[in-house]
Amino acid sequence: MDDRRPSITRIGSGIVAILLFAVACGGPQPAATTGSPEVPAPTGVPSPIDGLFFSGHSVLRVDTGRWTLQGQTLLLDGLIEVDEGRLVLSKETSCAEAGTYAWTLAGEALTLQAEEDPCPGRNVILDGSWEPIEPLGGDTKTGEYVAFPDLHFAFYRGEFDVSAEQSAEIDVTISEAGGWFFSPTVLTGSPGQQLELKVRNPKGADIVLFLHNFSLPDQDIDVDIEPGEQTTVNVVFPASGSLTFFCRYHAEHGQAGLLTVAS
Ligand SMILES: [Cu+2]
Repeated sequence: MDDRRPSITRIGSGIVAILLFAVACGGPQPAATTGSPEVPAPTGVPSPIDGLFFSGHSVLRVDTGRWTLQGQTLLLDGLIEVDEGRLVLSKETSCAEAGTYAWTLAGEALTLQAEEDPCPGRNVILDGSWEPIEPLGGDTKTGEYVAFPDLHFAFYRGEFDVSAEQSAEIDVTISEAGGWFFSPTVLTGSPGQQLELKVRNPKGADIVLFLHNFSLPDQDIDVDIEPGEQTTVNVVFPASGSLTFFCRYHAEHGQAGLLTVAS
């Protein structure tokens, strides 16, 4: 099994960390519940830790003076200054105060350790080991965790071009061999295309039976699918870019997928 697969323990601690942070910030989506100051433009200074990292429950992007952390329901975004062995986070949307962390790189793995952070709970989310994660791309391999353009992540199980289709099928499942996923994970369509999508929760060898779900909040879709059952949803591809859908019960395991428009 891919050793980057998040363990139940890591997932559990991640959920606790996110809940702690959410409670500390007064709600599950702190960025939306505060009168947030505007995040200034990136400083444009590259750093030795610029890249995409994965904790097992969140994706962290460091990019030329800006940091963005995407968890299941949590989006943190602010500025970052990186010096040798030490970094400072600031101007984050839900807590603008600066936090100082020690950092080390072992190979490509990033370890963060809070030295001082007045933002409640942020150190609980950031402290620890962050593995590199690849963005979704043409050479993405089945069975990998990938980061989507919106920094949500998924366990990747293939791609299907539906641009010439009026309907398609997708499975939402858990494999005993490893992985919580939608298969195919990525559906590529035309701008504004409507698609009748049959979402199946199949039974069979190598499948762990669970209740699953298909959620696409942008289009008010939120439906459960019992084991062995299927449901049909009507989805619309965006005019450009992509939309993330997910199983509301297992998105933190990577059970998510993408409606994307070929560029
Ligand atoms: Cu699920």
